[in-house]
Amino acid sequence: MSEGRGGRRALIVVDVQNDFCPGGSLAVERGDEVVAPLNRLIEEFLERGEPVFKSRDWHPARTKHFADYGGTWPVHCVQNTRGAEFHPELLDDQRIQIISKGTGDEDSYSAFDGTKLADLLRAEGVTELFVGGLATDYCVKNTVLDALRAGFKVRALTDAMRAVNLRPGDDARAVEEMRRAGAEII
Ligand code: VGL
Ligand code: ZN
Repeated sequence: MSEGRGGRRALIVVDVQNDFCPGGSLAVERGDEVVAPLNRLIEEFLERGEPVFKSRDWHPARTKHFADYGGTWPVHCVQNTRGAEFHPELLDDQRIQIISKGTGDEDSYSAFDGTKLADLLRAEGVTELFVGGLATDYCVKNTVLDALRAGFKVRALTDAMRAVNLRPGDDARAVEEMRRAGAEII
């Protein structure tokens, strides 16, 4: 099926977890502001019977992803901890499918990296993705770029994402990179 034609749409909610929200160990400034717009979208997609996926950063306690073991980041989103749980106000529903990523030593920023997401989407006849969540400059960006490479049409939801901004302007650069790669920025 060619992209965007006749296929179904899916919503991908990237890593809206406690550790990426204010008070978390890798807090994204105003990260919790993505919850309200994403909840509205989750409801709309579910009402129409369209697939909704939530990805989660799901790290072992020891991984080269963490600064303590040679990586970049403070310890965050360790499997089965409070910090790895989804934000408490993010809508929960049995129809939502959860994609766990980052379970090894790789950085695995993309929700497609080492997961079955692409297969699951294709199996459901999905050709078009709406993507938002945390963080714009890491997991959202890499998920969007991988989705485009995999042939999906992508709409990046700028009101429903926030950035880490290790360097000032990383958010704008990430959005520009997604746009250049073919995402529609909405
Ligand atoms: C993320 C940094 C480290 C993200 C995950 O979800 O954007 N960022 N691990
Ligand atoms: Zn991580």
